[in-house]
Amino acid sequence: MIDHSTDCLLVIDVQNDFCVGGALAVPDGDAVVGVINQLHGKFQHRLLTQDWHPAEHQSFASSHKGKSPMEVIEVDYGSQVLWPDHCVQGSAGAAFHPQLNTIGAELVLRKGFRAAIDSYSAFFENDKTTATGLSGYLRTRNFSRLFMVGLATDFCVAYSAIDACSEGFTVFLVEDACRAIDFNGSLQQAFDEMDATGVQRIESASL
Ligand code: VGL
Ligand code: ZN
Repeated sequence: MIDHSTDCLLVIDVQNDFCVGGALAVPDGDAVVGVINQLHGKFQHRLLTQDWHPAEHQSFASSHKGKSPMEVIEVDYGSQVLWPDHCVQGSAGAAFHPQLNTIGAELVLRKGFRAAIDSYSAFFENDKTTATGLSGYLRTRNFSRLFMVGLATDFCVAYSAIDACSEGFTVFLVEDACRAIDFNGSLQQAFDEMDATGVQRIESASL
């Protein structure tokens, strides 16, 4: 099933702040670590992403007077959910989960480092035009199939999967290797959008 010449495991944001006790803890987020480590052993090529925000990032509620986490505001590029401060560059919360196998990763892609633009997707920032360069990297290396795992299903994983499809990659979402924030119906919406874009949903046992 896995073809080492074309396939790549894309591990999205498995960082302390998205795990139990973290600043933006995803329910049961830690549960992905064991599954992802098992997959790590099956793939030859693995890439990690790391949410990596400067302090006072625009997506932080604390950057907006009178605003609370989970409120939505309008910014230059449209709606933006406001989050608790998380994944601040260099902080312990921004580090990968200590049990995540990062050794074999061939690339660590940091995103969300521009103070004025959030970046859920590993391909395009939330303005939908600023590219991270990942498409070019993957194409140059002749990868065509991407297997998406990590946190959170309904935000960074879904946005990455949808953009990857639009960029012409064949995309699999490994459902049991992801966990969701599930805020205001965001998980159902993410599944609907992924299904409509052609993201294929699979379980890790099939790999
Ligand atoms: C994420 C919200 C804010 C994610 C990152 O990794 O899904 N969600 N920053
Ligand atoms: Zn973030």
